Amino acid sequence: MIYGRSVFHIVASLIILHSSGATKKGTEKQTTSETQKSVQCGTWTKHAEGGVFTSPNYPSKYPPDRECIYIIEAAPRQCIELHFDEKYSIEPSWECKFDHIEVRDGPFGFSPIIGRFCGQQNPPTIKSSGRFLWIKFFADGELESMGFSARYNFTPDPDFKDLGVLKPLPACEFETGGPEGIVESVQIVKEGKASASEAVDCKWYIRAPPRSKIYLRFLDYEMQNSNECKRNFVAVYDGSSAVQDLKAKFCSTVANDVMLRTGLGVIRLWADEGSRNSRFQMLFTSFQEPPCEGSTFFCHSNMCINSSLVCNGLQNCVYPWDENHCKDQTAS
Ligand SMILES: [Ca+2]
Ligand SMILES: [Ca+2]
Repeated sequence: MIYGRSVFHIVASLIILHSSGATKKGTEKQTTSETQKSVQCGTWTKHAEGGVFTSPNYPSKYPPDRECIYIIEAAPRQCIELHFDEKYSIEPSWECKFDHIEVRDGPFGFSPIIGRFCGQQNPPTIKSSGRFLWIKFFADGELESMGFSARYNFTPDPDFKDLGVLKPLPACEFETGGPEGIVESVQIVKEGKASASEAVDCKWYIRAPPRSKIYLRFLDYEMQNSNECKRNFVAVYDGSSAVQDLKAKFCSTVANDVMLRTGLGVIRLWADEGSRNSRFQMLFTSFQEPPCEGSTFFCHSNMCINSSLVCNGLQNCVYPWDENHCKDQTAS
């Protein structure tokens, strides 16, 4: 019999995971004590040579009421292999509804599921299709076991195997900030970060002034290999460049404007050697939330922008409030 199985929100040791929407998986008793609590488990791993992670206290019994998230990140054009040690035991249950390991093919809790595992038999070797694996270990409120130990290593992504030995990517980072500005892919060659034929993985760090957030508007966007996200994409991160802060990723024919929740935006362009005609140009505008202070301009869309951006020829608001009625002013 199973009683009082509860689910907790967990903060991993190295990354903050927003594991909202945790729900009771069992069907017997809905005695959910939705206690919020932090437990040190889970990790963010990208050691180049691979590594090992285990359930808490392994090979002793894991504690009850744990949810650990492990995210493994491979370098560009690498995949991940995950091997579980034979010394393995997780409380068995039908469909592994109670204690379990869940593995997903991607960086998120909503990435495609590879499998859910429990019982006495260690899972088979798991291979990712891309650069990330998302692994959750869940233990409910009673009946604990030894847990697991998993070893991961990186292998070349077969999608790129015809390219031979790949050169390391050039370092390519940019820093910018202020009330507004433009970040664009032409900076890569112009500022000598990479030649026009090298694969690039470039990041633009945009820092807004204190208490400000960032609005990003595409002025230009085109991927040379549309819908081939492994070859080229533009990604937007909100707060840091870590994968859990990924806000949007574009690799198709369209890219949408993005409103960030923080004052640190990271734009990332990935383009392989055959995708260096992929390009983007993006306008960033720093804004504060209303009520608008001092001489800031109210955009009518929950944005207060620097008054110097009014009638400057660039649309900084979501709708062009800042550029309306400008002819009157230049005429007078
Ligand atoms: Ca259990
Ligand atoms: Ca403007």
